[in-house]
Amino acid sequence: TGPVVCVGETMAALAPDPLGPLDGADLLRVDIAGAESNVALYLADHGIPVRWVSAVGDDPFGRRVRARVAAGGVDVSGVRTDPGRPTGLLFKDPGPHGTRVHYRRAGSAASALTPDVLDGPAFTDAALVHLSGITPALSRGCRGLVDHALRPDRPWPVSFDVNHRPALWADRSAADVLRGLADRADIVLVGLDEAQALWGDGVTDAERVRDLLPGPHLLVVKDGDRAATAFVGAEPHVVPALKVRVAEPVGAGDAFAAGFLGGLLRRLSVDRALRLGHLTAASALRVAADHGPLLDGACVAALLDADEEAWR
Ligand code: KDG
Repeated sequence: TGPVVCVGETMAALAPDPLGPLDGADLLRVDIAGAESNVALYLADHGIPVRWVSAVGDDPFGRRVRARVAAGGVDVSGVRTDPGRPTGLLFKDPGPHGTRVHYRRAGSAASALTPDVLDGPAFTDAALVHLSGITPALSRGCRGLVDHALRPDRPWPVSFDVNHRPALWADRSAADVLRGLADRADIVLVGLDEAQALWGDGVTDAERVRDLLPGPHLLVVKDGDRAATAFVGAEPHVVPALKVRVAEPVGAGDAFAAGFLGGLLRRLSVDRALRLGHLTAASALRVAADHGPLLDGACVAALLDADEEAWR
């Protein structure tokens, strides 16, 4: 089978080292940040063939982003270099109440992507196209790209992580756009908290999210460090999350998505795919960067096979 094709912007990320508020930082560590390339990197870690499609500027950050994703075992042959626009930047601002991010990405190379990328050779053998709700917030062209990837006669299945980023657009405009796009995907991942922020206080549990998104064959509602619920049709599968010491949470959602999708592609049951999602998320939670080494393979295998009690 062909690769998973992940499409979306990746930025150079600058984070205080040691972690702490940005306004007091003397040193910034350079890394990369992009939800879809995070998914790609974790899929590669799981041994799934994967390609990342995007655009970067013809600048040092763009070269770094491309090289870093390639070094993770991801096919970057579909990444364009835009000579006229810069690579986007993200600054992490960790504080006592979580990590805030500051973007410098307006007018970036990736924000100039348009639906025509989908006609390129990178998509001809796609086993799955992975998209997120970040992309439609970047520009009209990017929104058109996601819309076109989700057209009814598409030749590929689509997974869509809602990934609402309030810093990019107002909740009100995001709500309708993201619901409309998500409902047309085959597999959707969404956090209960983000569903609530987008679609109202009435969205108190996973069932309410399913009511709002009846379209996807598979819908996963993640309830933070408590549990994730996957609906296959109307049938819910609930798997509790692992208890882990959190170094920095950014990237955990992407890791979860990669573990879950990788599990499905390896033909695990939905319950085990959810477990692999949690285990991969735990790998991201333990490190300050978005992408960290997977938990020890033997430990993952044991936890995948563990009985229900070990997962409570
Ligand atoms: O999911 C993690 C991402 O949010 C981070 O890597 C940056 O893609 C990013 C974004 O647009 O916020």
